[in-house]
Amino acid sequence: EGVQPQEYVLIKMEVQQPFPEKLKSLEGKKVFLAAATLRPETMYGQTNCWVLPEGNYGAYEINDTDVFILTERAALNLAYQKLSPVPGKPSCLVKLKGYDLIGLPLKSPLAFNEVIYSLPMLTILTDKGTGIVTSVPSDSPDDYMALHDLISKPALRAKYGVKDEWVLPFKVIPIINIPEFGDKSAETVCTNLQIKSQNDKDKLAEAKKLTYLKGFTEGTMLVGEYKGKKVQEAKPLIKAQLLDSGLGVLYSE
Ligand code: A2H
Repeated sequence: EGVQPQEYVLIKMEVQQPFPEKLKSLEGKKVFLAAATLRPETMYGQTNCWVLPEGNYGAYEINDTDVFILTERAALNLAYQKLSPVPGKPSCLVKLKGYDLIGLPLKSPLAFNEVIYSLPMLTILTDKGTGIVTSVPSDSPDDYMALHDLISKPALRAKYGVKDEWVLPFKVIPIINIPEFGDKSAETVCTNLQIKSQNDKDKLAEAKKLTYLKGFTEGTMLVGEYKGKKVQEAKPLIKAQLLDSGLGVLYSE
Protein backbone atom coordinates (compact mmCIF):
# COMPACT_ATOMS: atom_id res chain seq x y z
CA GLU A 1 0.00 0.00 0.00
CA GLY A 2 1.19 3.49 -0.84
CA VAL A 3 1.16 6.64 1.26
CA GLN A 4 -2.03 7.89 -0.35
CA PRO A 5 -5.22 6.12 0.63
CA GLN A 6 -6.80 4.30 -2.31
CA GLU A 7 -10.46 5.07 -2.90
CA TYR A 8 -12.62 2.37 -4.49
CA VAL A 9 -16.28 2.11 -5.32
CA LEU A 10 -17.87 -1.01 -3.85
CA ILE A 11 -20.30 -2.48 -6.34
CA LYS A 12 -23.24 -4.20 -4.65
CA MET A 13 -23.76 -7.45 -6.57
CA GLU A 14 -26.99 -8.91 -5.18
CA VAL A 15 -27.17 -12.64 -4.54
CA GLN A 16 -30.30 -14.05 -6.17
CA GLN A 17 -32.81 -16.41 -4.53
CA PRO A 18 -32.91 -19.24 -3.68
CA PHE A 19 -29.87 -19.03 -1.40
CA PRO A 20 -27.61 -22.08 -1.11
CA GLU A 21 -27.51 -23.99 2.20
CA LYS A 22 -24.56 -21.96 3.56
CA LEU A 23 -26.48 -18.70 3.17
CA LYS A 24 -29.92 -19.97 4.25
CA SER A 25 -29.73 -18.20 7.62
CA LEU A 26 -29.53 -14.87 5.72
CA GLU A 27 -32.91 -15.42 4.04
CA GLY A 28 -34.99 -12.23 4.31
CA LYS A 29 -31.98 -9.92 4.03
CA LYS A 30 -30.43 -8.36 0.97
CA VAL A 31 -27.10 -10.11 0.50
CA PHE A 32 -24.42 -8.64 -1.76
CA LEU A 33 -20.96 -9.63 -2.90
CA ALA A 34 -19.23 -6.26 -2.54
CA ALA A 35 -16.66 -5.84 -5.33
CA ALA A 36 -14.01 -3.09 -5.13
CA THR A 37 -13.38 -1.29 -8.42
CA LEU A 38 -11.40 1.70 -9.70
CA ARG A 39 -13.36 1.67 -12.98
CA PRO A 40 -17.05 2.33 -12.19
CA GLU A 41 -17.60 3.48 -15.79
CA THR A 42 -16.98 -0.07 -17.02
CA MET A 43 -19.82 -1.69 -15.04
CA TYR A 44 -22.01 -2.05 -18.16
CA GLY A 45 -19.66 -4.77 -19.37
CA GLN A 46 -19.67 -7.04 -16.31
CA THR A 47 -19.81 -10.71 -17.31
CA ASN A 48 -19.17 -12.39 -13.94
CA CYS A 49 -17.72 -11.91 -10.47
CA TRP A 50 -14.39 -13.25 -9.14
CA VAL A 51 -13.61 -14.87 -5.79
CA LEU A 52 -10.50 -16.59 -4.47
CA PRO A 53 -11.44 -20.25 -3.83
CA GLU A 54 -9.06 -20.60 -0.86
CA GLY A 55 -9.88 -17.13 0.46
CA ASN A 56 -11.59 -16.49 3.80
CA TYR A 57 -14.69 -14.37 3.59
CA GLY A 58 -17.62 -13.53 5.80
CA ALA A 59 -21.19 -12.28 5.50
CA TYR A 60 -21.17 -9.01 7.45
CA GLU A 61 -24.16 -7.08 8.70
CA ILE A 62 -24.01 -3.52 7.31
CA ASN A 63 -27.39 -2.18 8.51
CA ASP A 64 -30.95 -3.42 9.11
CA THR A 65 -31.40 -4.70 5.57
CA ASP A 66 -28.00 -5.19 3.92
CA VAL A 67 -25.38 -7.89 4.32
CA PHE A 68 -22.03 -7.66 2.46
CA ILE A 69 -19.86 -10.66 1.67
CA LEU A 70 -16.16 -9.68 1.76
CA THR A 71 -12.92 -10.26 3.68
CA GLU A 72 -12.70 -9.58 7.41
CA ARG A 73 -10.09 -6.92 6.71
CA ALA A 74 -12.52 -5.04 4.44
CA ALA A 75 -15.33 -5.46 6.99
CA LEU A 76 -13.13 -3.82 9.61
CA ASN A 77 -12.37 -0.89 7.28
CA LEU A 78 -16.10 -0.52 6.59
CA ALA A 79 -16.85 -0.62 10.32
CA TYR A 80 -14.42 2.27 10.82
CA GLN A 81 -16.42 4.04 8.08
CA LYS A 82 -19.51 3.39 10.24
CA LEU A 83 -20.84 0.72 7.87
CA SER A 84 -21.67 -1.77 10.59
CA PRO A 85 -24.31 -1.85 13.38
CA VAL A 86 -21.67 -0.88 15.97
CA PRO A 87 -19.08 1.58 14.58
CA GLY A 88 -15.58 0.10 14.59
CA LYS A 89 -16.88 -3.44 15.16
CA PRO A 90 -17.63 -5.74 12.24
CA SER A 91 -20.60 -8.07 12.78
CA CYS A 92 -20.00 -11.41 11.04
CA LEU A 93 -23.16 -13.47 10.51
CA VAL A 94 -21.63 -16.39 8.60
CA LYS A 95 -18.04 -17.40 7.89
CA LEU A 96 -17.42 -18.45 4.29
CA LYS A 97 -14.69 -19.77 2.00
CA GLY A 98 -14.36 -18.64 -1.58
CA TYR A 99 -15.47 -22.15 -2.55
CA ASP A 100 -18.87 -21.47 -0.96
CA LEU A 101 -19.40 -18.52 -3.30
CA ILE A 102 -18.60 -20.16 -6.64
CA GLY A 103 -21.69 -20.36 -8.84
CA LEU A 104 -23.80 -17.80 -6.97
CA PRO A 105 -26.16 -16.02 -9.40
CA LEU A 106 -25.88 -12.24 -9.03
CA LYS A 107 -27.61 -9.13 -10.24
CA SER A 108 -25.11 -6.30 -10.57
CA PRO A 109 -25.63 -2.53 -11.03
CA LEU A 110 -25.55 -1.26 -14.66
CA ALA A 111 -24.61 -4.69 -16.05
CA PHE A 112 -26.26 -5.49 -19.39
CA ASN A 113 -26.27 -9.16 -18.42
CA GLU A 114 -29.34 -9.79 -16.22
CA VAL A 115 -27.68 -12.53 -14.20
CA ILE A 116 -23.95 -13.15 -13.82
CA TYR A 117 -22.13 -15.85 -11.86
CA SER A 118 -19.41 -15.86 -9.29
CA LEU A 119 -16.31 -17.72 -10.54
CA PRO A 120 -12.81 -18.60 -9.30
CA MET A 121 -9.81 -16.33 -9.94
CA LEU A 122 -6.50 -17.53 -8.55
CA THR A 123 -4.62 -14.24 -8.45
CA ILE A 124 -6.93 -12.29 -6.13
CA LEU A 125 -5.08 -10.65 -3.25
CA THR A 126 -6.81 -10.85 0.12
CA ASP A 127 -5.03 -7.75 1.45
CA LYS A 128 -6.47 -5.43 -1.19
CA GLY A 129 -10.01 -4.14 -1.62
CA THR A 130 -12.68 -6.60 -0.50
CA GLY A 131 -11.25 -9.81 -2.00
CA ILE A 132 -14.25 -9.73 -4.37
CA VAL A 133 -13.61 -8.46 -7.90
CA THR A 134 -16.16 -7.77 -10.61
CA SER A 135 -15.16 -8.96 -14.06
CA VAL A 136 -15.10 -6.75 -17.14
CA PRO A 137 -13.17 -8.75 -19.76
CA SER A 138 -13.53 -6.04 -22.44
CA ASP A 139 -11.35 -3.62 -20.47
CA SER A 140 -9.46 -5.54 -17.79
CA PRO A 141 -6.58 -7.81 -18.91
CA ASP A 142 -6.73 -9.75 -15.61
CA ASP A 143 -10.43 -10.44 -16.09
CA TYR A 144 -9.99 -11.32 -19.75
CA MET A 145 -7.24 -13.87 -19.06
CA ALA A 146 -8.95 -15.44 -16.03
CA LEU A 147 -12.09 -15.95 -18.10
CA HIS A 148 -10.03 -17.19 -21.04
CA ASP A 149 -8.44 -19.78 -18.73
CA LEU A 150 -11.83 -21.07 -17.57
CA ILE A 151 -13.20 -21.20 -21.12
CA SER A 152 -10.22 -22.97 -22.65
CA LYS A 153 -9.52 -25.42 -19.80
CA PRO A 154 -12.33 -27.87 -19.02
CA ALA A 155 -10.11 -29.40 -16.30
CA LEU A 156 -9.92 -26.04 -14.53
CA ARG A 157 -13.73 -25.74 -14.63
CA ALA A 158 -14.04 -29.29 -13.28
CA LYS A 159 -11.55 -28.62 -10.47
CA TYR A 160 -13.61 -25.72 -9.13
CA GLY A 161 -17.07 -27.09 -9.98
CA VAL A 162 -17.73 -24.42 -12.60
CA LYS A 163 -20.69 -25.39 -14.79
CA ASP A 164 -20.32 -24.82 -18.52
CA GLU A 165 -23.41 -22.62 -18.65
CA TRP A 166 -21.84 -20.17 -16.16
CA VAL A 167 -19.02 -19.32 -18.61
CA LEU A 168 -20.20 -20.35 -22.07
CA PRO A 169 -20.75 -18.76 -24.50
CA PHE A 170 -17.78 -16.49 -23.89
CA LYS A 171 -19.12 -13.03 -24.76
CA VAL A 172 -17.01 -9.94 -24.28
CA ILE A 173 -19.27 -6.86 -24.28
CA PRO A 174 -17.76 -3.79 -26.01
CA ILE A 175 -18.26 -0.70 -23.82
CA ILE A 176 -15.32 1.64 -24.46
CA ASN A 177 -13.37 2.47 -27.62
CA ILE A 178 -9.67 3.23 -27.41
CA PRO A 179 -8.39 4.40 -30.85
CA GLU A 180 -5.24 2.30 -30.68
CA PHE A 181 -6.88 -0.86 -29.28
CA GLY A 182 -10.44 -0.90 -30.60
CA ASP A 183 -13.64 -1.83 -28.73
CA LYS A 184 -12.22 -4.73 -26.69
CA SER A 185 -8.94 -3.26 -25.53
CA ALA A 186 -8.09 -5.99 -23.01
CA GLU A 187 -8.51 -8.74 -25.59
CA THR A 188 -6.41 -6.80 -28.14
CA VAL A 189 -3.58 -6.12 -25.71
CA CYS A 190 -3.55 -9.67 -24.27
CA THR A 191 -3.35 -11.04 -27.82
CA ASN A 192 -0.64 -8.56 -28.89
CA LEU A 193 1.50 -9.34 -25.85
CA GLN A 194 0.86 -13.09 -26.31
CA ILE A 195 -0.27 -13.51 -22.72
CA LYS A 196 -0.81 -17.20 -21.95
CA SER A 197 -2.78 -17.26 -18.70
CA GLN A 198 -3.91 -15.31 -15.64
CA ASN A 199 -0.57 -16.24 -14.02
CA ASP A 200 1.52 -14.39 -16.62
CA LYS A 201 2.23 -11.66 -14.06
CA ASP A 202 4.79 -9.41 -15.77
CA LYS A 203 3.01 -9.27 -19.10
CA LEU A 204 -0.32 -8.65 -17.38
CA ALA A 205 1.20 -5.75 -15.47
CA GLU A 206 2.33 -4.30 -18.81
CA ALA A 207 -1.11 -4.90 -20.36
CA LYS A 208 -2.80 -3.20 -17.41
CA LYS A 209 -0.56 -0.16 -17.69
CA LEU A 210 -1.29 0.20 -21.41
CA THR A 211 -5.06 -0.18 -21.17
CA TYR A 212 -5.58 1.68 -17.90
CA LEU A 213 -3.83 4.87 -18.98
CA LYS A 214 -5.09 4.93 -22.57
CA GLY A 215 -8.60 3.97 -21.47
CA PHE A 216 -8.74 6.99 -19.21
CA THR A 217 -7.05 9.54 -21.45
CA GLU A 218 -8.27 8.43 -24.89
CA GLY A 219 -11.28 6.20 -24.28
CA THR A 220 -14.81 7.01 -25.45
CA MET A 221 -17.98 5.45 -24.02
CA LEU A 222 -19.80 3.23 -26.55
CA VAL A 223 -22.83 2.54 -24.33
CA GLY A 224 -24.99 3.85 -21.52
CA GLU A 225 -26.24 7.26 -20.54
CA TYR A 226 -22.93 8.91 -21.47
CA LYS A 227 -22.47 7.18 -24.81
CA GLY A 228 -20.16 9.29 -27.03
CA LYS A 229 -18.56 11.05 -24.06
CA LYS A 230 -14.91 10.66 -23.12
CA VAL A 231 -14.20 8.22 -20.28
CA GLN A 232 -12.63 11.11 -18.35
CA GLU A 233 -15.96 12.95 -18.36
CA ALA A 234 -18.21 9.93 -17.90
CA LYS A 235 -16.28 8.33 -15.02
CA PRO A 236 -17.15 10.84 -12.24
CA LEU A 237 -20.76 11.03 -13.46
CA ILE A 238 -21.27 7.26 -13.41
CA LYS A 239 -19.51 7.04 -10.05
CA ALA A 240 -21.87 9.67 -8.60
CA GLN A 241 -24.86 7.87 -10.10
CA LEU A 242 -23.85 4.58 -8.45
CA LEU A 243 -23.31 6.26 -5.07
CA ASP A 244 -26.50 8.37 -5.20
CA SER A 245 -28.64 5.37 -6.13
CA GLY A 246 -27.22 3.34 -3.25
CA LEU A 247 -26.00 0.64 -5.65
CA GLY A 248 -22.41 1.57 -4.86
CA VAL A 249 -20.56 2.59 -1.71
CA LEU A 250 -17.30 4.51 -1.30
CA TYR A 251 -14.53 2.53 0.35
CA SER A 252 -11.04 3.68 1.18
CA GLU A 253 -8.04 1.87 2.59
B1 A2H B 1 -10.73 -3.08 -11.51
P1 A2H B 1 -5.21 -1.48 -7.59
CL1 A2H B 1 -12.37 -2.80 -16.30
N1 A2H B 1 -7.03 -8.62 -6.02
O1 A2H B 1 -12.19 -3.04 -11.70
C1 A2H B 1 -6.80 -8.44 -7.33
N2 A2H B 1 -7.39 -7.47 -8.07
C2 A2H B 1 -8.26 -6.66 -7.43
C3 A2H B 1 -8.55 -6.79 -6.06
C4 A2H B 1 -7.90 -7.84 -5.35
N3 A2H B 1 -8.13 -8.04 -4.04
N4 A2H B 1 -9.46 -5.86 -5.73
C5 A2H B 1 -9.72 -5.16 -6.83
N5 A2H B 1 -9.01 -5.63 -7.88
C6 A2H B 1 -8.98 -5.17 -9.28
C7 A2H B 1 -12.56 -3.16 -13.11
C8 A2H B 1 -11.29 -2.89 -13.82
C9 A2H B 1 -10.21 -2.83 -12.95
C10 A2H B 1 -11.08 -2.69 -15.19
C11 A2H B 1 -9.82 -2.43 -15.65
C12 A2H B 1 -8.74 -2.38 -14.78
C13 A2H B 1 -8.93 -2.59 -13.40
C14 A2H B 1 -13.15 -4.52 -13.39
N6 A2H B 1 -12.36 -5.59 -12.89
O2 A2H B 1 -7.92 -2.54 -12.51
O3 A2H B 1 -4.08 -2.41 -7.42
C15 A2H B 1 -10.19 -4.35 -9.66
O4 A2H B 1 -10.37 -4.39 -11.05
C16 A2H B 1 -6.60 -2.39 -13.01
C17 A2H B 1 -5.66 -1.90 -11.97
O5 A2H B 1 -5.83 -1.02 -6.30
C18 A2H B 1 -9.80 -2.90 -9.36
O6 A2H B 1 -10.36 -2.13 -10.45
O7 A2H B 1 -4.87 -0.39 -8.52
C19 A2H B 1 -8.30 -2.93 -9.39
O8 A2H B 1 -7.87 -4.30 -9.42
C20 A2H B 1 -7.66 -2.27 -8.18
O9 A2H B 1 -6.28 -2.41 -8.31
